[in-house]
Amino acid sequence: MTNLINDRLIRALLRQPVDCTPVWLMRQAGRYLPEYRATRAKAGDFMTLCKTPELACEVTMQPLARYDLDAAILFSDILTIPDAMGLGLHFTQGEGPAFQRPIRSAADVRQLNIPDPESELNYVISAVRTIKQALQNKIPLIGFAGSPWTLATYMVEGGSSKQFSIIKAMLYNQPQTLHLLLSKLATAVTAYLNAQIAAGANAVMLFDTWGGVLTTEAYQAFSLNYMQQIMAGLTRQVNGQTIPIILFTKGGQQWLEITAASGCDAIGVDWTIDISQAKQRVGNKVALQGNMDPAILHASPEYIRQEVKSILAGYGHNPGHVFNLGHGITPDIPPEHVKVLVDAVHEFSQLTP
Ligand code: 1CP
Repeated sequence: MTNLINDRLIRALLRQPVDCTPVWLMRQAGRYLPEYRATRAKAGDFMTLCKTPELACEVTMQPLARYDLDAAILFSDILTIPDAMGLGLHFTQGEGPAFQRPIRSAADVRQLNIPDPESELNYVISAVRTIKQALQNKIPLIGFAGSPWTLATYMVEGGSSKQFSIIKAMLYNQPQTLHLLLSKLATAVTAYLNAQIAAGANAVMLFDTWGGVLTTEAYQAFSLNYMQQIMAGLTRQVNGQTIPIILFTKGGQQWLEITAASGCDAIGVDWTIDISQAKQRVGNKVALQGNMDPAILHASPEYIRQEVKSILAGYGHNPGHVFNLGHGITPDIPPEHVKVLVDAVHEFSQLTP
């Protein structure tokens, strides 16, 4: 039992029965919505938007006014932690994130402080509280953070990357330096997510966007290992309610069995695996979240509906499915198509007994 009016998401993440499949979408607030672009223009830039709790709340609520979504996700970014560690984050229009002071040596790593969520990251925790008030317990709020490995890719590369050559050189030449960085990040992320939970987040998600670029051995040692440390340190019960953990490693389908045994409640899966196979491989160990290719939102409403039907059928009549995309909505998606998707999930999952 939760105090939420609609608790389908929490129930599905804990593999309990639901009246229909819950749905939310990664990047449900974002540039594809004209109202988001207007609020961002009002803020001036993306980080000011993140750092102003009232505006972060406004954009979190925008997709909920349009669509019958079963969850809200905190509007923020995974790079708030490296920003709070003093790396000098800035976003350039159309070019993504960049750091003024990337991490390249053991000395750089030793200098890093672990941010206190209630001071340096207070704007995020305050956004969680503001959003919780606005939601009035109608639907759950998902808090989130980046995985240590994924955060480290941005901190070491100095921004987005395609080859990950600088961080991979560090991984193979100075593994101890990278381990020290990852262990500091694991401590920071644990405190950050616990503060989000204390402020009212009903579930949390770890975004391991770049875990999939690693070898199996490196994934376990440099990514999963630190996510496991975080999960072991999270507050799991608040007022008798379980706080479920979703772990999303993009491109991580080859490691489903080991991630299912890592201590998470649910695994986010991208579209490169058939959901029926993913379900077969994890059995009843964890719930699954996913996994429509976000590019299908470019297709016709009829095509989108068929695809929703097929993913729901692929998962089957079992508890433990949260419908989502396999990655975030891109800025070029027509907002009307998102409505088609959300409504189709509820319609088709209710019809099937
Ligand atoms: O207005 C803009 O131009 C900014 C675009 C934008 C948005 C809308 C960025 C910059 N971040 C966000 C919000 C965001 N980021 C959310 C909000 C909640 C929601 O889903 O609605 C979340 C959960 C994130 C998480 C995030 N940021 C991830 C992990 C998830 C993923 O997409 O894989 C990553 C990798 C980032 C880094 C980042 N921040 C922004 C961009 C464009 C990027 C990606 C850069 C890259 O491709 O390397």
